[in-house]
Amino acid sequence: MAISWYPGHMHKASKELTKIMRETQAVIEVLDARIPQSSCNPLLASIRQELPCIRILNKADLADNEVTEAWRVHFAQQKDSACLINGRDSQLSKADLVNAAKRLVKAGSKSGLARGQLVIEGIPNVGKSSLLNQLMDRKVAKTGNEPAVTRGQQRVKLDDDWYLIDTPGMLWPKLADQASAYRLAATGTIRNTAVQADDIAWFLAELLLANYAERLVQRYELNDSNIKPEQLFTHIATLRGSLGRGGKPDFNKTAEILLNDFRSGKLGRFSLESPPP
Ligand SMILES: Nc1nc2c(ncn2[C@@H]2O[C@H](COP(=O)(O)OP(=O)(O)OP(=O)(O)O)[C@@H](O)[C@H]2O)c(=O)[nH]1
Ligand SMILES: [Mg+2]
Repeated sequence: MAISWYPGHMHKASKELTKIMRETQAVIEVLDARIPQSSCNPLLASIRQELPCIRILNKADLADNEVTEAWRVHFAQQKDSACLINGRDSQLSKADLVNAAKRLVKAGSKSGLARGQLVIEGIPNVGKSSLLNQLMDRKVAKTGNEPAVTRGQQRVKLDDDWYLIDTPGMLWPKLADQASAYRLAATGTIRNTAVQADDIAWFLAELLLANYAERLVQRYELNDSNIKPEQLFTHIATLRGSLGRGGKPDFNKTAEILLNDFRSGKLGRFSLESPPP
């Protein structure tokens, strides 16, 4: 199955983002710590152009700590940028973000002034609006466990010097790298209606069996880690009662179980991509 998802509101969001760049001092790109490469939107680099960038490796509570730290070091070495880690177990504060912005903006400013507007951007469902709420310590933006919850920009006053804008999640028109597209779908970036759950879960099963088989053995009480996706599906279906007609696994229901266990962190912490050596 070829994955492609670029609804009309994302085209509009991209135009609206371009419009506010002239009044923006730094961009905050929220990445998924489990897939920092696949969750990096190539369109955003061309929209942001020379502006400093603070990358946030988000949902770090769902990723492997060591790999996330390696990604942080990798991104921190890039020009005009900073990289911070955020997750349910390592929450950034307003001061952490403001300090990073001040350092970056001051370094690039002729006047030495560091104040203005920061814009949060990133792929759908990566946690942009949740981050805004966390920094403000109150619910100012709507959040939800599905992509395309935020449909318009929202500007809030962060402190006396800084404003912060939340934006709708954006993908790009053609997901040329289909392995990345599958990783985006497995982590919940693409609307369920635009993909087939059993196809995505099959991809995830192959990936987890190859790299994290012991986790699957523990979670699903497998006797053997050396199995194929089909055997894993049959086992999960028997264990969790998602059998269909003739006692065969209901592939859709079983796929949902595997995807939910993975996305919610019930299977443990996973990093699906490592930085280049
Ligand atoms: N485990 C975990 N879940 C998170 C974290 N941050 C956000 N979430 C969850 O991710 C889901 C999406 O969060 P949102 O803040 O709505 O994501 P968004 O990037 O604003 O999404 P769009 O507006 O659709 O682009 C919600 O269910 C959040 O609870 C995190 O650090 N860890
Ligand atoms: Mg949002």
